[in-house]
Amino acid sequence: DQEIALGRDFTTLSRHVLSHLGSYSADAYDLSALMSRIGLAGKMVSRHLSRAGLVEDALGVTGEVNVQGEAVKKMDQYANRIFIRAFEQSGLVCRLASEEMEKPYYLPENCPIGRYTLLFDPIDGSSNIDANLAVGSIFSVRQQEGLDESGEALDLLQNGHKQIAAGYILYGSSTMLVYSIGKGVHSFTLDPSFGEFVLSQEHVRIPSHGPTYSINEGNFWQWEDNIREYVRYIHRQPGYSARYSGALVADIHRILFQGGIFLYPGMVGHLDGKLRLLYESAPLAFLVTQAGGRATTGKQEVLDVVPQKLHSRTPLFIGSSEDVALVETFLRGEKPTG
Ligand code: P6P
Repeated sequence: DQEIALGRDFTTLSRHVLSHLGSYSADAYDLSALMSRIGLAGKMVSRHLSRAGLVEDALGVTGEVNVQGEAVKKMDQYANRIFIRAFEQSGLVCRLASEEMEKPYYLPENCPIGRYTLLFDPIDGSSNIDANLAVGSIFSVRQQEGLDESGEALDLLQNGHKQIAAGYILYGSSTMLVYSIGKGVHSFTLDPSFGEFVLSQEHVRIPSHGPTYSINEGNFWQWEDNIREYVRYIHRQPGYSARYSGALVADIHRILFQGGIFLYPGMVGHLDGKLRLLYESAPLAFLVTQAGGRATTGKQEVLDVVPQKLHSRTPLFIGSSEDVALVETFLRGEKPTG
C-alpha cells in the first residue's frame, strides 16, 4: 500500500548501503557515497543509451561499418568518461581501471591515495547497442594499497576476495542496479519519474538449479571435447533452454534470478577464453557467490585467481551451484551418475 511504496521509494542506494553496513563510520559513509556515484554514472549512461539512435554524434543510424565501429567505440568511450567524471572531486577514488583503458587512470585531485580503486567495464556487450538489445556496466571496488608510484597498479594483481563491493547495471527493458558489499545481493530499479534507483529486492538468492544454459554454441568446434560432451548431454536432457544474448550482464541477470548457468570456456587459440577477470568475471563471481551460487574457471574458483596482468582473461562457468557442479563433472572427464 502507500506506506510500503513510500518506504521503498526512500530506500535509496546510499541509504541501503549504510543500513547494511550497520554503522555510520567514515568508511560506511565513503562506501555509501561511492555506490551513489556509481548509481549516478548508471543513470547518465542509461539516458545516453535511450537516446543513442536520436543523438547524431552517439551512434550512426546509417549503419555503415566505419560509422558503427566508430560509433560503438564512441559509446564505449563516452560511458568510460561518464564513470571517470562521476568520481572527479569525489575524494573517494584515486584510480580507475577499465576495459577501455590500457593503463589505469588517476584522478590527481583524489590521489596519491584516494582510498578506493574502481574497476569497471563501462559498456559490456556494446555490439548489442545498434541492435537495441540489452547491455550492461560491470563494476568492482577495491581498496588502493600503497601509493602506486610506478603507475603499474601492481596492488590490483590480487585475488577477487580483495573486492569490497561489486555489481552491475543492466540497461534493459528497465534499468536495474544489482550490487553486493559482502552482505548479500540487493537489486534496485531506476524510477525515471524521479531519477532514483529504488530498492526492488533484498537478499537475492540464486536457485540451486535452473533451466537456462547460456553459451555461444557457434564456438562448438573450438571447445575442448569435455565441453562438447557436456553440451551434447544437456541437449539430451529435458527441461533445459538455451538463452544467449551476447551481453554477459543480461545473461547473468536472468540466471541470478531464475537459476541456470553461463559458460564462456577456453577455445582453441584462446585457452583463457574471452572474458576479463578483474572487471568482468571477478565482480560477477563475487555477486553470484554472495547469492549462493558458484563461479569457477574450470580449474579453480574465480575468486581465488591471482591475475598476472590488469587485463588477464579466464574461462568462466558461473551460476547455480548444481549446474556448475555438473560442468565440473564433465571437465574432469567423468559422466554424471544416475
Ligand atoms: P561472443 C561482449 O563482447 C562480451 O564481452 C560479453 O558481454 C558477452 O557475454 C561475450 O563477450 C559475447 O562473446 O564471443 O559469444 O560474441
